[in-house]
Amino acid sequence: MNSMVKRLSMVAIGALVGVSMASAETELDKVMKERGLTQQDLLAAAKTYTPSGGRDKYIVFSSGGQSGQIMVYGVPSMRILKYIGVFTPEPWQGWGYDDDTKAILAEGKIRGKQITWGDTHHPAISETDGKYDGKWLVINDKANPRLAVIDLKDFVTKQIVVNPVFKSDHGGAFFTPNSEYILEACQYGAPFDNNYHPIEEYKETYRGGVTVWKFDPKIGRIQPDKSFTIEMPPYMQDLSDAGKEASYGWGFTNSFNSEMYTGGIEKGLPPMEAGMSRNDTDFLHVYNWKKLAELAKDDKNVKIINGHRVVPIDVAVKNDALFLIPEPKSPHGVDVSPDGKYIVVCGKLDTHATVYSWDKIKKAIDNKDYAGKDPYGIPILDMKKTAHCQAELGLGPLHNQYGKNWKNGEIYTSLYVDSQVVRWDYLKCKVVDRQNVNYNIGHLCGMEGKTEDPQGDYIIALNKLAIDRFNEIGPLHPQNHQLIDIRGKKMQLLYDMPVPLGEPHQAVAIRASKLKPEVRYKMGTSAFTGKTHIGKTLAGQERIVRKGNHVYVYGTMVRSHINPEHVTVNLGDTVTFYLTNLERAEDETHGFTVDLYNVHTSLEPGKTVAVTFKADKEGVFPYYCTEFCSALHLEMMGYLLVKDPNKKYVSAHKLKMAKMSKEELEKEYKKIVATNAATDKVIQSVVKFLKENHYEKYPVVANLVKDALDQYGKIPEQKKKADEAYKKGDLEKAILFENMIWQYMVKTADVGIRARDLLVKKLATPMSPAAKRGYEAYLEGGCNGCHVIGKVSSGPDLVGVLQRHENGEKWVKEWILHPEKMYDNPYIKSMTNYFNLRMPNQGMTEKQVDDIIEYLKWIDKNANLF
Ligand code: RUQ
Ligand code: CUA
Repeated sequence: MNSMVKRLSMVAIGALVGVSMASAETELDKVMKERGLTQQDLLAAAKTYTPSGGRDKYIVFSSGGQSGQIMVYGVPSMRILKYIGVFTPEPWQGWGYDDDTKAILAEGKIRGKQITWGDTHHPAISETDGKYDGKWLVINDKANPRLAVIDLKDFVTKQIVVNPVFKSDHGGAFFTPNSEYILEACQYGAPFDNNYHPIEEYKETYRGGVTVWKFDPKIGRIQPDKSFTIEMPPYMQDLSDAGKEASYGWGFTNSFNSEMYTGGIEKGLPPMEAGMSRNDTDFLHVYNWKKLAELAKDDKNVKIINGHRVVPIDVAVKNDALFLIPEPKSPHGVDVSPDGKYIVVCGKLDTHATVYSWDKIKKAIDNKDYAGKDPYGIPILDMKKTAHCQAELGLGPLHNQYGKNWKNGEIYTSLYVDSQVVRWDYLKCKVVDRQNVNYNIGHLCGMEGKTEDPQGDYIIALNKLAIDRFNEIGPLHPQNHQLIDIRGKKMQLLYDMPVPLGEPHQAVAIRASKLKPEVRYKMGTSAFTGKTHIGKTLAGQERIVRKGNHVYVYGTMVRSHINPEHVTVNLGDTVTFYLTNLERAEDETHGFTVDLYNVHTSLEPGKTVAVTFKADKEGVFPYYCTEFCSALHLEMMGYLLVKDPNKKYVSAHKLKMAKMSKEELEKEYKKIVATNAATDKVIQSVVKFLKENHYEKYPVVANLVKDALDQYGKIPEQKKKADEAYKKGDLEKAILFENMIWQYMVKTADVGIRARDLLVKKLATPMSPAAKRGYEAYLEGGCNGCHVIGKVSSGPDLVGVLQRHENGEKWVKEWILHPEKMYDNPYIKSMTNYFNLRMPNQGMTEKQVDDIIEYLKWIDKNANLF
């Protein structure tokens, strides 16, 4: 009862907005003064604060940087929701500690080498018609050129592919507008093959390029055998973007080393940074991926390198599918406008952003209007003839995002050196507004800001440095994601979010309403194939099977036991645990580990996984559930016993323990039987309440009831066993089975009461504002210290208190205001004696007492629910 009242309290508190304005205001003033907050701060807080149970409008997928993972958080609250294990082990999710996830990580082996870290840079969400469809997410690993695909149905990584020819990659991942392909541009020029080539032969044997990965959006998998790479000069390709609408079918990739400088500081040569930034311009690569994809299907148009199709530069050039355009010194971001008509390029070492016009580029291409050719024979288009305009933005422009009003030129650019976000007009090349950020921003994340449908609302500044923004935690600081409101005329900085996973280069945001994740797996599913797992085991099918020296355990997990509980194997055996979480209830996750064997897995409801290891240590190893999943979670365990078949073990039989007498056993048996009968009564009353109030009309409640009845349904079988044992005089066994019945009852009651509480919430009439205030006063006055609604506890039950006395409201009011005046009243005297407690004067105001009476009326109105 008590817990139910507490839960009801939560609901009421949630609704307690705007309680007595006069007192709230002074409280607010006090807090503002104490914490040194301005009106502006309060406004920012109001724009980001999300009350308990609230939801965010946008979900952000941020690269986890060198952690090799992805971080998921909500906007505007900036609350972290999940880290997704991608390229690196993530113990909570069992990522890299069970067979299934190890197999995914093994897909990321490069030349046979397992790599246990990743340098994730650019996440991308799959698109349909140039808009996010919320189905798939991909991200690249720059250090070990790989891409990973994450399924947004369960937020789990499903595939890792290794780039067969690059030695690093940066300009990926970028979906084409219907997720037909994913573009992944190389970064550091290197030979495509895996052989040694002296650096002096850089121009001849080192190459850059863009890999065009075929993606199947129906199954969410990259198809390596249908993918190809466009060979490019070793110019150090960088960020990329896919054309859309007007420029659909084309891709854009910039580069920062048209000098093809190769350094050699240790030989007295100028360093890389000097050599690579010598020219005033580098090259934007413009390529027709659509045409090249057709060409690549024909063997005569490709070279096969490392088993992968590569379209050589000359083939691309001959087919008018590859061009270069000069772009200002050492550029970084290249971002195509939502209608595909403009391509905005930022020059990190130039104060300008250059806006290219697709119309003009197309015209130059069609007219073969070239300004020249590069050393590899690629036609160069004239920069002046293809540019629309240039805007002077400030120092170190890096990346761009489009605003809701993009048709009128609204765009946002990050300035790394100036630590600013600039709002400007890319049609007129005019700066509109600036917002300082802290500090040194890299990417910026708009809400769907690079799709054909930018939402505006916010920009997140992904800052590399935090410096003085947070509490000191040693020399390595967190990164700083800052939320900026862009809805007003002036941008407003709202929130600093420390990010403890560095360095999160890029993030993408999607409307939460576009995501449709599932809450459970179909029973016995492998999360990685989506198909039935070979180890699927249902209740009653648990078994241990030996095949040679491989022992297969087909096990199940359900609150609160693992079946089987004893597994005995020989030293040197290989052991596979197939485990299925039989739960249907939302969020009833179990975990599993075997002590000392360095294995772990997470079992969300319905999931089956395999955990394999070699039993190479003799001894006794507890295995257990690693999630606190129920009141009996600690009991959710078993033993792996590893014995050496060549050893003789001395029996410990002599160490017999003292035994209970028959009478003692009989007493214990009776006690547990009585406890079970009493518990069953509670269950029956809950069931009655649920039935009378038509729980079946509320799906969430109905699901819980189904779960509870599931547990309850297991009792008869146990009862039969208990009775049989009792008849045979095996009291010890009978007690254990009765005990098991009690376990099932507790589980039934636990879920049943949760169902009832939910139902109460759905059925109770809403509180009036006065009743809400009264409820708050009731709590503030500490009334709940002695009174429990619906139950006699340290004080009388308050249900019906207004009816118990003549002129009840007046009587109760007097009693709360001046209890001492009534201590001599015979009724009060008897109550005081009974409870051995006296009602204290809590110094309530008349107004508060009036409100409390309103609250008591609300209780009476809903009396049937308590
Ligand atoms: S990067 S800070 Cu996208 Cu790797 Cu620009
Ligand atoms: Cu299952 Cu703890």
